[in-house]
Amino acid sequence: MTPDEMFMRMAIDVAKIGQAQTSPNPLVGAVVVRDGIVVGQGAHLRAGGPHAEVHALRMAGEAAQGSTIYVTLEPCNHHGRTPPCTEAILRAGVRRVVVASVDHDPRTKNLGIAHLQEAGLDVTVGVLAKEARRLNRSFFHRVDTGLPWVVYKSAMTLSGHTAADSGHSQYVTGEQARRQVQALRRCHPAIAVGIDTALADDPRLTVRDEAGSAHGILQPVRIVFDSQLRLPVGAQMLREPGKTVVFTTEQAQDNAGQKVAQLAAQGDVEIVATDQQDGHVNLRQALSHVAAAGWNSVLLEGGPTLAAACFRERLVHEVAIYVAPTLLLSGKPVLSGHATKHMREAIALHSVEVEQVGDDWRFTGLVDYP
Ligand code: AOF
Ligand code: ZN
Repeated sequence: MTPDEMFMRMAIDVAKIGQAQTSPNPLVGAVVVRDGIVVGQGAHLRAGGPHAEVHALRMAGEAAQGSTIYVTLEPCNHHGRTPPCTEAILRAGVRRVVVASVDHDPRTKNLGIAHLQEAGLDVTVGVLAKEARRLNRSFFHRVDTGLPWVVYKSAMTLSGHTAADSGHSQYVTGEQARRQVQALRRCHPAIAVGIDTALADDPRLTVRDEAGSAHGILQPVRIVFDSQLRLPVGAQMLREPGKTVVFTTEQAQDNAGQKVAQLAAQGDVEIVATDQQDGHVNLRQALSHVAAAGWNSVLLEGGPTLAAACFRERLVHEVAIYVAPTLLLSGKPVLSGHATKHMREAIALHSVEVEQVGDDWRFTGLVDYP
């Protein structure tokens, strides 16, 4: 590991402090080094707050003169909610800037680097670039496509079932896997389910502490895809801290004025109508709304028809599937609703990783559509 890589590794670790709370902004970490000593460090913690470089330079103070700053993302060159970091870097007297990945925000893309170079600073780009791109996969995806990065998560038996025929599903996987799912929820600004899951399980869709309380913890936005607006006014999730967004169709919204008003009266609930697509919510439209609202990623937790529809529309990018070493002789399948004919239709995963979690196994991978 070179010294540049060592300090960039620190900057990436610092960036992770902002996990799940910077959306729509990226995760960014900065480390200021003078004569081989770290004199400042900072992370971007929330949109609207100071950028990572600003925190790190403030900490470094006078020591920033003649220093090298390591930043996981190209310093911004635009006036957003905060002034440009390129100016802060120049003002502080930094001599060298090491950047891991270029910003994809068109207001800055390559312009931050160019500005620093033109000002005479020594700029190195691409140190630990792969890791930095991975760190902000969801932010880059949202900026590039106008859609959120979608991670499909499920838990099933080795026979491919998520519940018994009766719908009984507690629990498919062991305690350790369930705890990991809580941690996974914490990594995403939004969690989504279909209405059938909302009706069958009445889930809370929250991040909870060991005692089961969701209070005092930043909650992901809860998203329910509910074409016919069937979500009961008494649904548990509506009592939990945090916001719920219900996507429905324009037709259902027009036919159910009273239900709309009742749901909206439950607190932090937003009802958003999309065009109808085969009688259902237009998923792409709904997800572009999610991106526009500033949520970089969505954890899609099922059920089987919603998930299959999202895959069919090529809206899912990553999977995290927990498999228990059990067999159900019959039960609810993990994916359903879209007939297939040929193995050619199989959706392959790449960059697959398999890890044992308690007695269960976790498969993660990126989606490769045929
Ligand atoms: C940096 N350092 O720590 C972050 C950057 O609205 P603003 O002012 O927060 O600007 C948001 C944009 O700034 C965001 O889209 C991305 O391009 C960049 N984020 N840049 O130099 C940081 N968070
Ligand atoms: Zn900035």
